[in-house]
Amino acid sequence: MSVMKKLFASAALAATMFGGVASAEDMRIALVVKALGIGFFEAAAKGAEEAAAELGGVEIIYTGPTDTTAEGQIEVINALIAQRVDAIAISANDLDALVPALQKAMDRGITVISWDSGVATAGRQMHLNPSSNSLIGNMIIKLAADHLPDGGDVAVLSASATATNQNIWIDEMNKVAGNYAGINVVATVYGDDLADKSYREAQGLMARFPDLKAIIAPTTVGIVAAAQAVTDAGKIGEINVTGLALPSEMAGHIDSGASMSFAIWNPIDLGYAATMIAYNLAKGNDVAESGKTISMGRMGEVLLDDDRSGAMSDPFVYDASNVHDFKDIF
Ligand code: RAM
Repeated sequence: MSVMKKLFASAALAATMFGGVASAEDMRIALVVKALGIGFFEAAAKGAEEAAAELGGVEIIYTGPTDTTAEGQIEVINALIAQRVDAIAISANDLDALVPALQKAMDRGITVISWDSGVATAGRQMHLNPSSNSLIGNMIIKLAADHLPDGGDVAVLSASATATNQNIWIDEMNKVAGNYAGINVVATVYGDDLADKSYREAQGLMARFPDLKAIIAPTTVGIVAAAQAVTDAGKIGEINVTGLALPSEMAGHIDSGASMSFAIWNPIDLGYAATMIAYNLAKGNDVAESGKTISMGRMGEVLLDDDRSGAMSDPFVYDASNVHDFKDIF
């Protein structure tokens, strides 16, 4: 080997050994959640880390505000722009309020996608829904109706009033509510994905509607709080709590009978898929255009519709027959 070649070889070796951290190969992907401290998002972060390990050279920055507000997320986005991250994958607290901050990020060359809870089309390259919105909307009311053969009053305990995902699911639910004879949706209240506020809102529903037969909470935080409120009120067997939940957080309430069943998609897969999409867009491996597909690694491909959104997979129903098989997973 010539001296030049030897020098070149050792320089290349040194670059691989020591250059890793700052090299152009590296990518920082920020997973921005509605708020910190929510089990659903912590499970999604596990999936993001799994994707990063599979890809190599990817750092995940898991971040979000302390409460589910757009203001808090705008601060987080501005900090990420200052840090010059390569990609932002956000579950949004508001459809429109984040658009200017996210446009600024895109203007600086940052890849921006939303997942779980969407941003308006002007503020992101694409949006990943966990599943079909109409399917989820129908599923949450069907879960309640399945246990109410004689019908009855049901109420919705949602997350924040501006949460894009819950608002769409509730709209979709209301569109098909007429198909469930005798089921009356009497109110929708908001617990902001805070345990204590959700608990008080559930208590308020029980006080306002003495004949209430079910609480539908399409939020993993709200459903646990509602199940606890029903338990504490001595109303197990009278009011069924259902909606969207993590098996790990609801197994005890299935055992007690406070909840007969609930649904969810795999949140680990969702964080994994969002990370894969952000990576493939940032790398230029795929483009976010209507009619095109983007690779989600082991989760397959997502097809983008006219709004450049697509769905990951179908939700799954959990009850006493299977909740214990999943409670240690998510
Ligand atoms: C909470 C959040 C999240 C939603 C789940 C079902 O964790 O509101 O956005 O997808 O519930």
